[in-house]
Amino acid sequence: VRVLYHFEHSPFSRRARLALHHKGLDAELRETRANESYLVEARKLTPIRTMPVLVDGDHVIADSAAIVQYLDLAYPDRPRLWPTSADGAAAALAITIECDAVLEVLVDMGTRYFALRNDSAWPAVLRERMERARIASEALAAKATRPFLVGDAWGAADLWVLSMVRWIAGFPARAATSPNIAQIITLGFQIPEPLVAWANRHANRPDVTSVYA
Ligand SMILES: N[C@@H](CCC(=O)N[C@@H](CS)C(=O)NCC(=O)O)C(=O)O
Repeated sequence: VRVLYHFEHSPFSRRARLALHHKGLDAELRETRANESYLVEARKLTPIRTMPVLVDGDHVIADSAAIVQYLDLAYPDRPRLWPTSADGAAAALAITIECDAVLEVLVDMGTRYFALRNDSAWPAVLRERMERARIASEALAAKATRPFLVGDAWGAADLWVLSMVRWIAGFPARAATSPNIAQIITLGFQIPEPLVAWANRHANRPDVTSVYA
């Protein structure tokens, strides 16, 4: 049995779904925001209180990066997600960490710590955090010059950048229905245009159309 506990719109959850698709693996999707009982189930399975969480037979794996690593180890004969060479791994890890640097700032400041926005320290903290996100996103944009970001095939680095860009590019359309997104928009982050152009090149991939249907 294979089950993915997820949030429909979360870039972390979409990564896991893109990874499963790349591996050609089916999973029952349990949306934990729509169904409270799924959230309760997921929280019994792991102390990590974020989605996604993958259950694969006897294994429970929380965290999207861990899930992607696990899938390569558990299904080595299926298309790979992580490069096998040290050079490839270093390049892919740099990209995934840079994406996480951007997402962490937006999720933390726009949701987890947003209640502190009237504190006198907020403007300075926000400025510093947003500068980190900006620098990381510009480093990513400088690398988005080839269809596949590392090597000559789709892989982890591509999943990270695509899910990050699609999430951010989707903010305007979701602002009216998601209070969290409305808050994140107030931070004023701008995704560099080369990243949007890069993601658009992959809009018609079968895994992308399936996960973003
Ligand atoms: N490092 C985690 C981050 C996941 C994450 O932050 N997920 C958010 C959804 S965007 C979440 O579950 N938030 C709920 C919470 O923190 O209670 C991963 O890559 O899976």
